[in-house]
Amino acid sequence: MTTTRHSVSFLGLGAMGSALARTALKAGHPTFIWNRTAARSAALVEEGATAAADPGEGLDADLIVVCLFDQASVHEVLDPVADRLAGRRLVNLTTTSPEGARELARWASGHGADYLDGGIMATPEMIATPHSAILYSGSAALFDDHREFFELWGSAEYFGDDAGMASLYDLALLSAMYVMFAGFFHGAAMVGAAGVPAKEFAARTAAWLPALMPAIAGYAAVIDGGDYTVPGQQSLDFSDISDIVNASRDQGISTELVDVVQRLIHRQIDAGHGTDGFARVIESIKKGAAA
Ligand code: FVH
Repeated sequence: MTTTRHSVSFLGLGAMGSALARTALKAGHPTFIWNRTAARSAALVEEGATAAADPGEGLDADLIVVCLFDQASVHEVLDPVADRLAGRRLVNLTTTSPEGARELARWASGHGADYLDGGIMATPEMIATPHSAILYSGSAALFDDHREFFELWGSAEYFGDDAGMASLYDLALLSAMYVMFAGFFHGAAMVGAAGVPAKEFAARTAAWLPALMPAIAGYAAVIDGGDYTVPGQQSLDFSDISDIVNASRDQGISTELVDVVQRLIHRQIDAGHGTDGFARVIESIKKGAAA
């Protein structure tokens, strides 16, 4: 499909929308652009894009790519032109919740449009580099027909026809990222209280964390197997992080972050699972505060 250089319309030219549109333009696709603040279109127009006066103007394009601030702004932009969406192909790369993506898919389908949702695992600077990945879910036909085009932006992976799945994976991966970075901030604060620059601690952390990554697959095997008693695992009793909590307090820094981890560990120990493996912490998370 993409060998025919199909036309693409971009609604939303923030940092990310501009990077996506510029990639399409560079690859030779007729590119229509619209942004609420019209001045943001100027650079892309100079590069060859066609600016639309309103969101409805580019809707005849083969593909409509939406990259706005949030779910509400998607409705704000598309609701007024909803009656022109029948038969159109809509790719929404705006970050929403999984339920938000499903609501938009139902809304688009109600107006006769094909809908694909995407979760962007990249910053604008990473778009069209080997480090960029976008996760998709929703219309399989739309994904299959335009896969080659999507791969201009980065790797493209499809997670099924439930439009919320791309968002769910996106947010789950981001949760791993935020908690990991927060862990780094905590460690940097601990040694920072002793006068160690964050830069020095960062170099050590960046060298140490990759060595631990293989453990993730091991934890996953235990979780999927459902048997936390498999020999060879680090036990929950051994994983008690009182020393970390106490050292943090002694350094005069907040213990909030490590308190949470300690609570999750102890919920399982207190329920009599202290000799089980560390991966059992996921049971505290899966079952919420009641576990
Ligand atoms: N930037 C990033 O690193 C992340 C990477 C992961 C995915 N996110 C998501 O991508 C969506 C867009 O992000 P962005 O970086 O382009 O964001 P901004 O530069 O802030 O641009 C926002 C655009 O949305 C327009 N907009 C906002 N509200 C409305 C509205 N009510 N009606 C119409 N347009 C609206 C805004 O227009 P303007 O302010 O220029 O007039 C921008 O075009 C986002 O979901 C990230 O979570 C990016």
